Amino acid sequence: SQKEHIVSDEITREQLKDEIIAALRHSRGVSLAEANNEDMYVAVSTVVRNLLADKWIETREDTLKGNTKAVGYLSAEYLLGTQLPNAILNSGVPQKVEAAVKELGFDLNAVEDVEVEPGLGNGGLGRLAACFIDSLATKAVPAIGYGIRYTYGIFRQEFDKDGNQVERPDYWLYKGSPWEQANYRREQRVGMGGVVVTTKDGKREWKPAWQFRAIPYDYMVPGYESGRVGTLRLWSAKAVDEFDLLTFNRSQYEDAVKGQTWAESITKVLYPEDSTYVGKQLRLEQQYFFSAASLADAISLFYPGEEHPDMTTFPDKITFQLNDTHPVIAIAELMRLLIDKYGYDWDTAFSITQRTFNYTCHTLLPEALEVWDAKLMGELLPRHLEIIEQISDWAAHDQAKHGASPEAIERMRIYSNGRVRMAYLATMAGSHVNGVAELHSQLLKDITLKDFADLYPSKFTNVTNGVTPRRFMRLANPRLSELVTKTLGSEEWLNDLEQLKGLEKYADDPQFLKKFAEVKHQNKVDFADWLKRTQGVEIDPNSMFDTMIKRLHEYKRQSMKLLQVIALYNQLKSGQRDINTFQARTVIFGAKAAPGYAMAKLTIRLINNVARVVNNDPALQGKLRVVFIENYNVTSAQRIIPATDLDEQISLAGKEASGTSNMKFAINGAVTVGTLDGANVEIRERVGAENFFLFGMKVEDVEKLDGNYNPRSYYESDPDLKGAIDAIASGMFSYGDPNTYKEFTENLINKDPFMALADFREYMDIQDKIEAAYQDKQAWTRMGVLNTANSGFFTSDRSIQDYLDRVWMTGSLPQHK
Ligand code: 26Y
Repeated sequence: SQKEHIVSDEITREQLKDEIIAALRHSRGVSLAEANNEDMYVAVSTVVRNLLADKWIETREDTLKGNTKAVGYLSAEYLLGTQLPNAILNSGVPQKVEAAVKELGFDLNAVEDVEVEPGLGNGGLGRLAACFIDSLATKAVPAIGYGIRYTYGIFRQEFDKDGNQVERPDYWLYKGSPWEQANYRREQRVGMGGVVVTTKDGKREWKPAWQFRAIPYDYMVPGYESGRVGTLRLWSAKAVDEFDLLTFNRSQYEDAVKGQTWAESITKVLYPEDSTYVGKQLRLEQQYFFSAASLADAISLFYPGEEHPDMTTFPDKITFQLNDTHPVIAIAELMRLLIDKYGYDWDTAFSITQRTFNYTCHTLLPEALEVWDAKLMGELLPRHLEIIEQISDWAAHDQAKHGASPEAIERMRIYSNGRVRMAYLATMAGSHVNGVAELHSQLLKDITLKDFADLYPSKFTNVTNGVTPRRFMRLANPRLSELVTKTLGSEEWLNDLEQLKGLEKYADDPQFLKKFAEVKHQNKVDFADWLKRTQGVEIDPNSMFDTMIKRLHEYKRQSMKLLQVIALYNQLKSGQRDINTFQARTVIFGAKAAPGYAMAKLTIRLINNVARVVNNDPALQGKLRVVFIENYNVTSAQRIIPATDLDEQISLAGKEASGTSNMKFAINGAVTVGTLDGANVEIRERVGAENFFLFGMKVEDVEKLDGNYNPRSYYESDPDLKGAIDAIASGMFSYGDPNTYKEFTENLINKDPFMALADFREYMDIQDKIEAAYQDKQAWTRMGVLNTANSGFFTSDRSIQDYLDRVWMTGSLPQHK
């Protein structure tokens, strides 16, 4: 037949149709006539994967040739979003695929809707990792993303009849995934538990009590227009023996499968906590499991078949980026391999290790820094604890050599008082430490890691986060993408986002503004339709869409937004604000709360009940609506962001390390109301202060207030604030029960750890300015245009370039088209 080997770019529409029909028959066992959307989803995915296969293999070969140092991105989370639309976009022949599917009688959107997104992450950190591997492939950087293939991803959120969050297991693999490939050729063994013994020749040797199989599942990471396809390698745990034969022969089947069940529990579920560290043994097992498997994989990739590899060249072959502290145990694992397995002396081993690792910190909250109980670690990883103890001593020595005081050395201890501080370990045993936005990196140096920064200033750097414009502009917002492409005359902006700057000169062109506004309006109509279809909620596309989407956390201050909504409601009800001149608003929330975070869950309940009361009050004539998107995830983010007018980034200054949705909103032409926190600072600098609604305390103001903060005084002196809190306390949102939200209101009045009450008045006032600004539609659209035009900096392609220049000191492969 003619289709022995089809090169993707040359494939015709007719050939694609044949391939899809063949995939339906071969991998689904159905004819075209029998096929439903689900069959079609698998068939199209299979064909698109096939189109990418040659580039994938070639990229891997070029990566292993070793002429360009590779990047190993170690991350416990990848919040990927759906794969098919992105794979089609990067297949080289997106129009042909679209046409082929259509001509076979299917609606591609409906086919794409079948896909369940792999929710293998919690929030920003996991989504950042997904954006980074996209940019690595697009920039043709030889790279492997390493992580965990959780059987259950982040829970599916439902709301019960009282508005409470209910967590349902996310069995995303229920119907399998056409995107993954188990790669048994590269399986590894990982040990845990046991003891350390001294051998005859005086060496330390770890005798693990158990072994696990680590099975890699490989995902293609297609680059945009780079001709390159990178690899995401996610590890899954399996028992070494499928079952214990001896036990089985005694017909004790349950005992026989116990070991298997236990082994597989390691990668069974993603921990849904973010920002609050919980020292669970299983979490350490997960961390070690994927770190050890990834290191072993990299060594066997770069030194195939070598029993005594020259590991002094390892840091020239691959550099490992530690995505927060979760994979930091890899440092001790590499030391163990170098010393115990390959026989290097401590100094050589440490020098190799230090040159191999770099660490990114994503937080400023002390409660998010991982500190392991040494006893727990010693039971699970006895040899690693020994090594960490040695590194800790070495570090103290080195710090003294650099002139640190005994007190400072004490504060910097990696291992003391039975605790192991992973951020300190990463800082001392790697080359670079970076924060994720200018302000955050500065605060790391001034506060969180101050002692270290004072001693080793050149270690510290900043890499401001970024987001992939392919997913968050081209796929999420095809209308705006088309307008941009038409206006700029080419699609080059998609991998050179600074070209958006070319839109600036149209900011005063009424024709362009009209088109830009029309795009936004159509996106709002689409979103309203989607909301109606999926949640049965009706909203008015002519109202202002005011959006706050992010994990539910007190520091992010969803509660402050809610107080503002309630205050508005009170004013409209009392007539203090005229309903006839009021700018209609739809306030959109999307947020998951960690299942064990009581205050966050109570806030979710309250949002739902404020929505219930406000939306059902006829006095408001539908002019104020509150909607809470159930199960907010990457897929829904892609629908909400392009439809948003006003983006809420209102964390307490000094708490949000960066934020990344703020970047997605700016690129998509929403205007931000925000504090001077995280990347908001840089967004405002670039889009211009006049196109950004700034309010609230600065970091210095927060520091000044800290220690003698009295939230009650704000409550007592501001009638709007008091009215809002009293409304909650009165039972207005709990069918008259004054107790339901007692902890919420009491916490705000008496503690308010993130100072929402202190910023409330300024927040109310800026919202009035926003309302006034929105009245002038053309001026508002102009602000949106200037946000889009000036946010090119926030592409993750630029972040990756910064990592290449400042941290990894490596480059790209030739781009193969
Ligand atoms: C240790 C465990 C409890 C833990 C698990 C997940 C701790 C933290 C996390 C996740 C943190 C996270 O998502 N941080 C966010 O990283 C983004 C990407 O850098 C930042 O934009 C965002 O400000 C930060 O909160």
